[in-house]
Amino acid sequence: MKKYLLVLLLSNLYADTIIIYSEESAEFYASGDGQSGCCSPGFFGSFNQSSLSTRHCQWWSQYSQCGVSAQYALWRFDLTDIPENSIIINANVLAQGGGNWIQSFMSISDDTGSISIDMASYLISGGDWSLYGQGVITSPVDEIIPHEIINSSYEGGQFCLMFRFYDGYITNYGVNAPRLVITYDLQNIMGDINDDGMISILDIVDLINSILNENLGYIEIADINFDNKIDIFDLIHLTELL
Ligand SMILES: [Ca+2]
Ligand SMILES: [Ca+2]
Repeated sequence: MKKYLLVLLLSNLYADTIIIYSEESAEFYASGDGQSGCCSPGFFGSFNQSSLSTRHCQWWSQYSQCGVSAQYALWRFDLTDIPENSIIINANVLAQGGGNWIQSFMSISDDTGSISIDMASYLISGGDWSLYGQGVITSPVDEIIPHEIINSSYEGGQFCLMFRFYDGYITNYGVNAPRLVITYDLQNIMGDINDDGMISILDIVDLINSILNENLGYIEIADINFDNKIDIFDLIHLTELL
């Protein structure tokens, strides 16, 4: 029990938060004749602009005319700055903007690669997870990303996001631009004495120091052969892990 509490305490101590801004963003809009030219997006524009606008389509079938053509906005975020062997504790999407946000839509996916028609079409159809409805999304946005999606995005290295409002925009520059706030913990790896998520020469140096300097005490993660002592045999094992 005591040991369990200590591990819990340590894992809280080492939890870290990273804020990730988008790697690429764009508007995805409909253009052309007829209902599909009004309501089915097929073109990209406004890449990485300081504000991205979105609106829902209004097709007047009785006149065969387009009142307002559809426009979505999407982003992709590079997750490769999150250290290897992390356990993601929580992740949120933050964003803000203005205009008319009634009947808002938001979707996310773990797609990889640059912004593409496939990526955007998948997000329009709901992606891996979506929100839609009257008043469900308001500015400032602060939505929790479901665990399985942030985990698969972390594995694949990228997270994608889409918004569509009735007629509104998202601020896309500076600290208020769309961003992911991710809290993670580095997994305890046997021999990772400096707790940086990997085994390296730095851990060897730390282990030699603690062997030479006995008053540093017992370090569980350095006791690689599990004999409750930190000594030359752990050093031999650690060298093998390099
Ligand atoms: Ca290390
Ligand atoms: Ca040992």
